[in-house]
Amino acid sequence: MKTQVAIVGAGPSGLLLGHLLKRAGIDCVVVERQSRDYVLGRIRAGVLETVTTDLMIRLGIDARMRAEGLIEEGFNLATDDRLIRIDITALTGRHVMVYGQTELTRDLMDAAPNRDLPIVFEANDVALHDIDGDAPYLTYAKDGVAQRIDAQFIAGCDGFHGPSRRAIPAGAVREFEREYPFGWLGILADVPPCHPELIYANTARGFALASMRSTTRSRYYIQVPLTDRVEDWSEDRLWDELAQRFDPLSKYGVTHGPALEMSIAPLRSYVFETMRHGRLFLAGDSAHIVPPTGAKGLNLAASDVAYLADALAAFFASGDEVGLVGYQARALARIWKAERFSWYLTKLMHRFPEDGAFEHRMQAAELDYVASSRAMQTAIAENYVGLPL
Ligand code: RFL
Ligand code: PHB
Repeated sequence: MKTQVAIVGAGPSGLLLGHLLKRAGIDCVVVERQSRDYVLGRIRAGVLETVTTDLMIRLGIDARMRAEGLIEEGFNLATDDRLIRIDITALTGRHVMVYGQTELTRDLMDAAPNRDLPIVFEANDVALHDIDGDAPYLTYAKDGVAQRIDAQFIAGCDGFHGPSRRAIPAGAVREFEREYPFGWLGILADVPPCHPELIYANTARGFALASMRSTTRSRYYIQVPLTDRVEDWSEDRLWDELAQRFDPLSKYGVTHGPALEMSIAPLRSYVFETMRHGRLFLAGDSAHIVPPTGAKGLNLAASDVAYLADALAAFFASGDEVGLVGYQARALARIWKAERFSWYLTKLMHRFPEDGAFEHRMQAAELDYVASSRAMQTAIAENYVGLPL
């Protein structure tokens, strides 16, 4: 098979890129290792910036998002007994939207057949070849049969564990990493949220986040040591822990209910600056990871592919390579600012095992300052709502 752009990965970045390219009249194919149901079963992001919702609107894949997404005009930072509301809309004139990554992914998958965007699921052993030359190609196996896609460009949208980043020779690589000494244990349940807006809480018992997917579905997280496993946590134990942290803070208190999903995710900051090598371009989690504390991961994937789609469209329209040459620098400028914000919020809101009384006083002083300073609140709101493209 021949195409103009071969896209590895059918997560948000691969699907958004595929739709953006198709809309610009560029031929492309998405190749995904997992099944459709598996991809849709992964519970991840919940908060979308307008950068992301605007892309869905631009694509005309926004009907369900507009009907079901919850517009959030503020969110809260909290200590054990104090809620500090960040009024995003008053401070920035904008808002964010609660709409699950699962829903966004489903909408993009459902729209694919009508727009002639081919997605090959359950493609095994995807490998990238000749990315340094003019004629790169992908190989994979589908139902035991070897396949090959020749392309002019390959887009590596295959997440942190995919093969694209690893196809870049070690000598060309610039990467930066920071690991955190804890993970997030998450629970999803069909119970009403404890509060109308998200709460990020730095409590004496550790960090906790109260989030949601709708007015009837809640998503909570707590900070846990990296040694903890999901099996160590019964649902009752987790609900009790959440109630201890959120009952004093929230409007309605924590409602218990059967878990639809429970999982632990490690926290990491990571940037692989070599986002272009030859005919390969990386986008989304394949090139960078942020700790989830700023809700930036999916939104960065969206800005990467917006830049990349523009650059590829200019190239295919007129041979103009300026966008392709500038892609990495343009994307990294936004990525590093989101890395900084996610790292900042992670440091401010979590209990680090190495921290003592002094560091806790520093966190408390900073949160007290945030509570009293419109300038600080504006800086936080501006980053949370998403920096401009
Ligand atoms: P994805 O979603 O990981 O998709 C990559 C796809 O590539 C496929 N793949 C392969 N395909 C073919 N061959 C191979 N060998 C392959 N290897 C992998 C994978 O199966 C997959 O389908 O990356 P993408 O598209 O770049 O999207 C990134 C986002 O998924 C990620 O940044 C966010 O989920 C991060 N994130 C959040 N982001 C936000 O913007 N707001 C949030 O509120 C938010 N909350 C979160 C999060 C991530 C979390 N976890 C579990 C990491 C909360 C959590 C708990
Ligand atoms: C979520 O709802 O999953 C969520 C919300 C905000 C974050 C991270 C995750 O910062």
